[in-house]
Amino acid sequence: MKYILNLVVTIFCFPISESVKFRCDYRHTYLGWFKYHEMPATWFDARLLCHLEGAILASPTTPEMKTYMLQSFCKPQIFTGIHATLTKVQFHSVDGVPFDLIPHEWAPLEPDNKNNAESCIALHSDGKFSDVRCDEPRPYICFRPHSNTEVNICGTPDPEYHFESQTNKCYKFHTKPRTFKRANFACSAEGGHLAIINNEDEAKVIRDIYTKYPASKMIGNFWKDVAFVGMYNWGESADWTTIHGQSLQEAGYAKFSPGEPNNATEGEYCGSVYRNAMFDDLWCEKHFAFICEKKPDYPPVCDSSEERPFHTPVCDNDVRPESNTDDQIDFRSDGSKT
Ligand SMILES: [Ca+2]
Ligand SMILES: [Ca+2]
Ligand SMILES: [Ca+2]
Repeated sequence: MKYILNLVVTIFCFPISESVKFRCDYRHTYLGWFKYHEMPATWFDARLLCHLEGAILASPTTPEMKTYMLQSFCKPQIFTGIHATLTKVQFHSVDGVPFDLIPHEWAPLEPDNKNNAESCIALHSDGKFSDVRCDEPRPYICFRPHSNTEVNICGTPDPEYHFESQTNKCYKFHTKPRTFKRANFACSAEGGHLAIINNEDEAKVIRDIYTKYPASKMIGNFWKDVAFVGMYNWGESADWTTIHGQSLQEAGYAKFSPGEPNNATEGEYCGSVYRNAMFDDLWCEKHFAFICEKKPDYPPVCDSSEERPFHTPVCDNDVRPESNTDDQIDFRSDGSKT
């Protein structure tokens, strides 16, 4: 029965001919695109990382979503996108589905809101739920619903990445300020890295990008004539390298602004660039705009119509529930039964 339903959904909602591209590290199914993140993260980081990858933190909002999610992991629990971090009492998924509309069965003795500090929902490998702390890291799954948004020349659906022919790279100026570490986190999740200036052409690209972002375009109380880029001095003021480990000379561009780096007050260990593309050392823990750089072909993008091998993880101690064969979701992108 489920198989027939799958086919109906596939045929009428997502004709095979209408292929869509997205990152190859996501698996395409008839429900959408999925990626299991084995590296545990806090719920907040998991939500943000999925968001930056162009997806949302997956929630078992339907039996089909739940079945797919259960077949994707071996660990005892993963985070779901169901939370009450804002309201404290009213749980809902990150895409707005109220908890009472989500089919669920609690694990024994749950929910208990232990220490009045459990505002996130974990999915157990047996399909049951528990309320858990959001700041205790767990694996999670990102999910991108079907969408007609195509990836652009930069290999991402994010329209803020722009291709620059002088360097054959893509750049995004983030006007939402972050600390240096969080800026790295954001660029990395988007498939790039904090921009590394490799030559005068790239310095010009940076100057040109800046002109599109006058201070008036940035909201918030922070210094708007400087942005983090990908260099760091490892706490040793004389030892500046790119975040990929090259000296600035090796990287091809080492122009500090006159008087910099000055480590103005102790802690200016992180690299930034002024509007004129000259470097400044800056406080890592303060929030500034930042510039990401990305190769157009990384991460690679795949077509939803492509057949790609996918292996359901084989768990050492298979603690997953005995599932009815009819409930098995196929993993083939065309919706056919495997
Ligand atoms: Ca609990
Ligand atoms: Ca570069
Ligand atoms: Ca400085």
